[in-house]
Amino acid sequence: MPRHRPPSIRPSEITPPEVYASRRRFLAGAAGLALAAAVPRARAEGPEGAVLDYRRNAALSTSETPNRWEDVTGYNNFYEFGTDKSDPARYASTLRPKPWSVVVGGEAEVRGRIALEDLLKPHALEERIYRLRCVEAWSMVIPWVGVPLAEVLKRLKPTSRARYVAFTTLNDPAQMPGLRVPVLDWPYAEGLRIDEAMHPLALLAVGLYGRVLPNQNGAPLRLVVPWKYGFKSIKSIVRIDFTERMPATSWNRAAPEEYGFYANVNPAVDHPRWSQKTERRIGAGLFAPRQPTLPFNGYAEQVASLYSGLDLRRNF
Ligand SMILES: Nc1nc2c(c(=O)[nH]1)N[C@H]1C(S)=C(S)[C@@H](COP(=O)(O)O)O[C@H]1N2
Ligand SMILES: [Mo]
Repeated sequence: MPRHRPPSIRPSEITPPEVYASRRRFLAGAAGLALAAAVPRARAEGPEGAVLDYRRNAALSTSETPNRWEDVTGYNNFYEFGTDKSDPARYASTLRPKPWSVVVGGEAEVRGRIALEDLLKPHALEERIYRLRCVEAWSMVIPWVGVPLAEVLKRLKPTSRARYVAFTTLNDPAQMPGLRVPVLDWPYAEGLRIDEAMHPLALLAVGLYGRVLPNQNGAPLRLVVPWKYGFKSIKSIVRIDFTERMPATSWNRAAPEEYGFYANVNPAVDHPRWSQKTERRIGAGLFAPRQPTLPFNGYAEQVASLYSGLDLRRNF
């Protein structure tokens, strides 16, 4: 029996009046002030926010056309701001992505609170255009800007006991009104096996479309794991813990028969309530044909070897 179903909640039920009243437009200053533009509006006009300095990684990018800025920043899953796809763009302006720090714990030599700038400092930013396949059977193509997760994790010097990496999202109801609604067991938590985390495709993103991450996309720091369902790509990360045991993850805890720890994109394993064989590309138009979902979201050549010997039907 499914124990959990994401309820459909109207924004008016989850958003306190003071949030409605305090919608404001922030613009990134000329000095490069990294204020993400989470702007409640009818239509976005195009990329906005502080411009980043990066180099495109063409080798790791898909040649598919990226979704429009309006789709990428207007159609989101970020339940800390509500369960409607339009809620994050409307309400995430209350998130304060600066200053930001990340607490590192567990099986690593480098532990404790690290300012975001220090965590990222030595690493050059790259742009990578990745497909994002949501477990709800839609997809997008997004030009992320970030640093390889492996480079950051290696500098934290995981011990030989570290077999998994756990990530945790900010848990502040003052900044995230959706936390007052028990849709998930907050804070949002995710994790990877250490070899998955060290794979060169795993990215720690700080931007998209060459700009600093908009709040609704997980400012100032979010994970991007392109071969897994979107819910693995945890947003607004405040903790990184290295563990010996497989960490608990939010969606797996909420509905273990529906969302596994691995969550590798797999058209051969249906979700109990819908098929995973095809997907709808956001922005393609109402009458566009659905497209086939590819094993590992099209990244099988790079990542399938991580799972040799693992029964992907049982370990979904
Ligand atoms: N903290 C947090 N991270 C999250 C989510 C969330 O609700 N909370 N939703 C996930 C899901 S289901 C998806 S599909 C992606 C969506 O990322 P995007 O909105 O940037 O496209 O974020 C993931 N990361
Ligand atoms: Mo998702």
